[in-house]
Amino acid sequence: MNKPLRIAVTGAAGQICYALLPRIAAGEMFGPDQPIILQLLELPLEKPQQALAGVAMELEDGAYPLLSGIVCTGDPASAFRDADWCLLIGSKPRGPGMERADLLKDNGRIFVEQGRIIDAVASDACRVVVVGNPCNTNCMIAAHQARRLPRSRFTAMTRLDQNRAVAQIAKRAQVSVSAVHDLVVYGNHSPTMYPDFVNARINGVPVPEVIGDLGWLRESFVPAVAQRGAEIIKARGVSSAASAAQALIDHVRALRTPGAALHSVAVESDGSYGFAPGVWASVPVRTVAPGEYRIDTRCAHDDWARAKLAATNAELVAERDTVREMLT
Ligand code: NAX
Repeated sequence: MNKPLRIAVTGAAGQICYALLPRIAAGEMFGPDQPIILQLLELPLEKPQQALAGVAMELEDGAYPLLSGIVCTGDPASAFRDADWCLLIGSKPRGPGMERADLLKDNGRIFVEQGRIIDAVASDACRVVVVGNPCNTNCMIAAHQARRLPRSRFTAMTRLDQNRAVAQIAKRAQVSVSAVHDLVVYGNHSPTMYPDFVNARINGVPVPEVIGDLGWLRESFVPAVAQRGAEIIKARGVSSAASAAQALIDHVRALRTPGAALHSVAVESDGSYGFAPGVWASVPVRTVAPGEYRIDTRCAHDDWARAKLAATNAELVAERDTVREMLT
């Protein structure tokens, strides 16, 4: 048996984690031969800690052979100590009447603290994934605290947007989702994102050729992907959880598995595709070694797509300007 990996997870009593943690314990994220220790962080308050204790009891009751240990804590240093992966899911939700700038700053403070502590106590091999919104900018803030860990270790999750886009295209083309390849989402995890149907393929044929309806792709598909989260909130009364858990499993597995497939990950921009250097923008990446990736710069975009990329970049730049004092 391999040595257990330590997986730190924040927001552990929240609804995404309720869908996610049993699946990590069952081996779906790190594989069937990889024991794990879950280091679960919640706010250091009575109610979330009590809820977390309940989650831990259920994990115990799952009797998962790969689950070698569970740590429940309200102390970030205990949660992140020696962690090989830090899954940062907990964040402060937007309250009634709260301005977006306040949301960015309130969350920014959480990610300044967590970034610093991760850099101080996590394992040398640590990888960090930010899910808590606004995830691109939260990730940028956390990465800026790192002195020991390279910034390339900090990624934010846009895989849910990719999965939503793949599902919509497969449904329209009446094919299996596994027939859809290279569908990458660009930019911010927000309604400005751009799901690039032009470079995507169905069984090797460009999506626009198979679908044969550019109007539908531009005017229906792109907004439908961008608004899918809001649709789910309208229907369920709460935000996506099961699909977010699946997307995080896909995100981590894709980053751990070298292969030819393109996947969507928000990483530090190197200027590719016109994103401002230094913002965390979702771009096509290829995993080149376990946990190591390269931005793929070979996708071509027409003027219509370039306008979409510029709009989502402008939003990321505005977010960065709002939290500039947190980028040390
Ligand atoms: P919940 O409100 O159910 O759970 C969040 C949990 O985080 C709560 O239990 C809270 O006590 C905890 N928490 C808050 N601040 C914390 C801190 N500083 N340290 C540790 N724990 C803390 O939200 P849930 O539905 O689980 O969603 C979590 C986050 O994911 C939200 O920010 C949400 O917006 C974001 N999402 C991001 C997605 C993405 O694609 N990147 C999609 C799904 C989701 O909307």
